[in-house]
Amino acid sequence: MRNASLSVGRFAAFAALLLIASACTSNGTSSELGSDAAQIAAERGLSDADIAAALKTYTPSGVIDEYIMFSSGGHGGQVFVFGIPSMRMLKSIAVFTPEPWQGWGYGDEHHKELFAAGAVDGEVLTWGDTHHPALSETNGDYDGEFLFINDKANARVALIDLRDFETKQILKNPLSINDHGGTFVTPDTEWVIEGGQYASPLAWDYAPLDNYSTQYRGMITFWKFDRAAGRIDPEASFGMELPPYWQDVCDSGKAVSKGWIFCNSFNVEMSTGLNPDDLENSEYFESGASAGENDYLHIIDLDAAVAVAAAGETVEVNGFPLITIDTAIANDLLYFTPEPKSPHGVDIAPRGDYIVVSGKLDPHVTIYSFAKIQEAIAAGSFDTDKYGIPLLDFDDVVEAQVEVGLGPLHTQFDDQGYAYTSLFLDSDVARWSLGSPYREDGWKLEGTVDIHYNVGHVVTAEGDTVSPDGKYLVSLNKWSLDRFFHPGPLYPQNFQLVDISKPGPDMQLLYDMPVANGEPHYAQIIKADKLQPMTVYPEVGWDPGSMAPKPGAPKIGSEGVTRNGNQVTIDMTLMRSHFTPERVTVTQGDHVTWNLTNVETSEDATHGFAIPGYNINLSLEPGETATIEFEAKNDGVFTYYCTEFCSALHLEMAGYFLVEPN
Ligand code: CUK
Ligand code: CUA
Repeated sequence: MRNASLSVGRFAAFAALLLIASACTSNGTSSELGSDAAQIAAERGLSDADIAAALKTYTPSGVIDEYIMFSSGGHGGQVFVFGIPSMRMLKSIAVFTPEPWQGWGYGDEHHKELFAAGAVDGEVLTWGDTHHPALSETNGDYDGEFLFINDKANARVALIDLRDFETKQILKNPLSINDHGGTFVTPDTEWVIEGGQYASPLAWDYAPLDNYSTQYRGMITFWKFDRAAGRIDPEASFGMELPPYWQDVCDSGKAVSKGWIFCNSFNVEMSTGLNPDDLENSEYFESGASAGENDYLHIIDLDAAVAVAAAGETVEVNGFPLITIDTAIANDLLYFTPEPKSPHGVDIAPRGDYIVVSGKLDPHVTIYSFAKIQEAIAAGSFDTDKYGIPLLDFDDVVEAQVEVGLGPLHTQFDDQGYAYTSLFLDSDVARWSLGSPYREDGWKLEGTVDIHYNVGHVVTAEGDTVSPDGKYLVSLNKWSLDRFFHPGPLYPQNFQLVDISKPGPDMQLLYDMPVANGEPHYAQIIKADKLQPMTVYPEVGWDPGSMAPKPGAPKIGSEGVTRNGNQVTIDMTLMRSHFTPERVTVTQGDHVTWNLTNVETSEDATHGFAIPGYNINLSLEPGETATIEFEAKNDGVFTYYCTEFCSALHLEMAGYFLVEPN
């Protein structure tokens, strides 16, 4: 336990901090504020560092954060939105998993279409494992328009429109059953990258594990983004076949390396796991997939691959164009170079000149030079891997290695020429300096900061763009152990905010934020003023699916119930504090089409619509229209009501759905 009283020295430093703080405020005198605050700090046992951290993160009511962080939600299947530096959670954007507050996936026909597009052989999936969010970019900088996210479990990609923070598209990868190296975007978001993970037969097919080297494959998919349409265009997209090496994280080149893609791999050994019929000659993946000293960094010439795909030099797999390994070799699209033991993260430096790779079982980060890679490719004459893919010599392409600590995973950058690498085993974040042209005294460790505990990704403000801001780092920690009250044996994750503004070895841990609804992996932090979300939908009767007014959407005066045989159509409006109509009568077995419009135009005037017993639940934001369709299977009296406490007479916002027995 901490000492509950401040020492004299601490008190002096604390008083100085308060003077600085109070100089910025017009309320009260500094001596009044100082003595009150000093007493609070003493009573709570706060150290100088605690007080400084509080002053750096405290965000008064009504003040908006400088940065917004989009974090993956892991196997919660969603995307989380936080303010930085307050670490306040603003939203969990529903993506792959139904979410009742947003009425996501509880009857809305548009949501049914989205989920259907993400199905595997007709099986509609209701969860995902989101790992890598990617904000859309223009000239290598976040532009605040769109966000992409992958589902590792089922190899899917989703698109979120940042005008309303809603998911607009879900795509199932036609090649692979799972993915990991996605989503990453090219500097102008022409392409959204989705790399594979665990090799399997392409097209979700079957093949025995005995045929691993011939029938199991890795892949990378290049999804074409049509910014004007606000959608990925699957018709203009293609994939590339890769050896079954378990591709891992990828990143897109930028600036000088624009047009190139880099991915790690971690099972060049082609281990197929412990075989119950042959325990003597097989081993667990954990040893089998890390038996060798090296895996292969994949280096892909995307611009050349686009030309090859456009020329039709592809085969069709599951109806999707695929560049085969042989075609990739023949057209100089794909190269490998060794990377040290069990690599995980690959991150491109802001100028696009260096590629930073971390090996989970190697205490170094390895920095490859893009210029040296180009020279090695131009020089020709390569060794090849088992599949005939050119293998660049490690010594020809490496610029530097920096010893950073144990279990390095992922790297981000700042505006001072520093890089930050997560150290999973050491439970540290390492700051190290990039070499020329970033810093003259580069390629050395500067310092570390303790985190709690076992960090996966780190993220700095705009830290993977061509112009990182630095300033803040968030450590996305896997274990929280002793940090919080533990709510049963499933512990929250722990996001820790770190101040990285001061150069040199020191970084200050500022704040712990438990994350209690998923296990985030990657995150991105964007300046808040780059985002321009809507406050209300632009017109009453707005369809968030098409982001346009929907013809025929219910309006005031057009409400009613119409019947055609056993087809019943209800047109309903919602406003404070009633539904129109308030009574709807159908017969058991009728097919019901229910159109609803929230006709409100005021900010935050959301209404909900829930029908008990039918698993129907919508959230209608101001102006929004939606349609639900269902069979009135069960007779009874179903009391529909508004789920958002929208007014003093919100409880009266209700109605009767009467299903007469057939
Ligand atoms: S991964 Cu989880 S900590 Cu999916 Cu980017 Cu490394
Ligand atoms: Cu509308 Cu409560």
